[in-house]
Amino acid sequence: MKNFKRYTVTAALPYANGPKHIGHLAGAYIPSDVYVRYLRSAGKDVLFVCGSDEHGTAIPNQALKENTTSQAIIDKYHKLIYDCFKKLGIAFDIYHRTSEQIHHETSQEIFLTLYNKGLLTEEVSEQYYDDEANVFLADRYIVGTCPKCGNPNAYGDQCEKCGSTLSPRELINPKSTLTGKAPVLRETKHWYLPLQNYEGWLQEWILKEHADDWKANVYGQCKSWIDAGLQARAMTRDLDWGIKVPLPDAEGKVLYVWFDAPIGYVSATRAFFQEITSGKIKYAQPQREFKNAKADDWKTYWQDPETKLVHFIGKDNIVFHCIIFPIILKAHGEFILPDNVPANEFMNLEGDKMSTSRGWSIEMHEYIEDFPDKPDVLRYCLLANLPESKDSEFTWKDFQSRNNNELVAILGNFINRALVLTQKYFDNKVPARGTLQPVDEEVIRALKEHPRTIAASIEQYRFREATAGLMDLARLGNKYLAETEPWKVYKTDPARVGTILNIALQIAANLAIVGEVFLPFSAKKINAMLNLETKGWSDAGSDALLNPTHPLGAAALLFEKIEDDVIAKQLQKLHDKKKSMEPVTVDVAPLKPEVTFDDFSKLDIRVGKVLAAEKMEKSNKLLKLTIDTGVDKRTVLSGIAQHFSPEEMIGKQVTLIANLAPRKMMGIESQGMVLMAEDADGKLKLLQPSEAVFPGSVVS
Ligand code: B3M
Ligand code: ZN
Repeated sequence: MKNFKRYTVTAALPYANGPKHIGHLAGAYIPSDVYVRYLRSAGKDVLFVCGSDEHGTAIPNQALKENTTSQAIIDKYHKLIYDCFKKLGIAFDIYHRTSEQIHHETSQEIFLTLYNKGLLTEEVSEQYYDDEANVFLADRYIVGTCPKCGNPNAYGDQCEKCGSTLSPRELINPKSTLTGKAPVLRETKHWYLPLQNYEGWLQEWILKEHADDWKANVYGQCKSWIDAGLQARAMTRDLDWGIKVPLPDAEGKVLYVWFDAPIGYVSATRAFFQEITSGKIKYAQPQREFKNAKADDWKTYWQDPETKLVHFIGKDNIVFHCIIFPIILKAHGEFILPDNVPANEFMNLEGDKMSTSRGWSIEMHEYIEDFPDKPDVLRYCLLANLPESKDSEFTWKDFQSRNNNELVAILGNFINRALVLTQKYFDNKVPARGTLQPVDEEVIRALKEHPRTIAASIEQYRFREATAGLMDLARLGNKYLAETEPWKVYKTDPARVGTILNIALQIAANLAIVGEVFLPFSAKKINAMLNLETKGWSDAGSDALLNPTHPLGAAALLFEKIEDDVIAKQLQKLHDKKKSMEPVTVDVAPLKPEVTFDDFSKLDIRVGKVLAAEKMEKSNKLLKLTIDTGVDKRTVLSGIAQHFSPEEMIGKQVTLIANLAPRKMMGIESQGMVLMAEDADGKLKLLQPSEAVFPGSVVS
């Protein structure tokens, strides 16, 4: 294996088009964070970059849904997502944005380099165009009937009813969502990256060179893409949201989002060194010292062959990170290639696919709201269930049992026992060690071994195994205390107890070092309890981290039990959310037979104002209203008593039929009818003009 001087670690840039859920965390962010924390702890030169992906049709689509602008969408979700990452302890050196100028420039530069080298091909093709709105229509802006299932509201890229992937040309009766008009086909020119030209190289680079070190799921996907034969792929789009294509004849065209997004890693690195060297910090949060940094240092992290580049992503991004982006980097000529792309599969939730749009998800911000003091419990539970080689599952029951049976009962319990016993017998100071017995020597040997195996797992991207290693280290401590029983020995041999607790506390100090990588918040607490500065991985395995007489801090509980009702509430919440997002189907009353305009004009419909309202004796349905109709003041009985109180009605504008033949009800004559709309749930709503009008205004 090659020895690298430094590491550039990237985590997929989340689309800033909505909140991100815990499946995303399990896919890319938690594993990358553990990897980087380990490297930092081991004193490696590592840079960890991420940021918001703010281009592509996903953004304007969401703006359409939320009835706002694309800019408002990216501002809102960039902040939401970044805040969550921070609160969950994902320690990026920079969390950048692809809407930044420096990213636009970097992407355009790289595009132009390929263009000037003659590595892009131009092609004219026909695409749907809305000739009323004067724009080419992105797939999502075309709806029509799904050719597979007949759903009349399928999109140009996908039918959400049957799940089929579609292309706009397959839709029956396509319509533009912008104007409702049928789109027309129009010729448009685009720039393509001929992926097929790189097939031979990919066979060499991935299929041969990385046959052994890339994960089977990643390698397998790459192999099937390459074996199926690659095609030219358009690197530009007709869209008004994105990075302008830097060519004279490219009006109205932007770079394809998958061209610019991975370049976002490079721009983020550039921004990082620009910010930390100029002191103008906007996005950078350096997590270690970057000594003698220069603005140009981004190049070493992207162009020096002694830099190890690792991309952490979810499986849906494999082709972009293993085939398309590497081709761009290779074609450009000055960049290094990823050494590994340890993509994860998906994490399901309670037996079903996780999905924000279907409401079957735990969004990061939802978790943080409900469990603000438990970032590490989520981290642990995700780590223990990472979908490393196949899809995995998150359940609230498992969350509870991992917390109660592992974090509380093993890790928390061990730390607590070591601390509390020292408090009790040795005035909260680390006791000295006497002669070692075989059981002590055995545990010290095991203690040395653990960090080594954990490190080996991390270096091979086996984070589940590494996390199990952390818990095993805590188990080792528990087992040691259970075997040596210091609470029994103290009466007869306090010095022996000193030896035992000294060793137990060394294990606790090791748990802080190793734990920092997985459970940073808890590791900090352990350090506070031990009154110890954070140590690095090079100290891990040592049985001399705490000197005799070293005063300890105050013991506190690391984790707390999660009760059944908390879990039941989360399950209920999940089901409620899903329900609330199911499309409501309403039985709409059928159309009545046609009437002539003359029939309609016979009705005198006008706006009146309610002057007085009272309940009718012996009726729980009727309200007696006095209405100013502009021409008179009259009594109208209305069956709205269960929907409105008399007080509520006074002063309201209402629409009424003023020439309806009078009708007597319960001894009182009603001179007209107030119009109401009945909602799907049977609730009545008043029909009112959008702004107040004079009583008597005619409705026509
Ligand atoms: N924004 C897709 C995703 O969130 C995309 C990743 C970009 S990584 C350069 O799945
Ligand atoms: Zn369909």
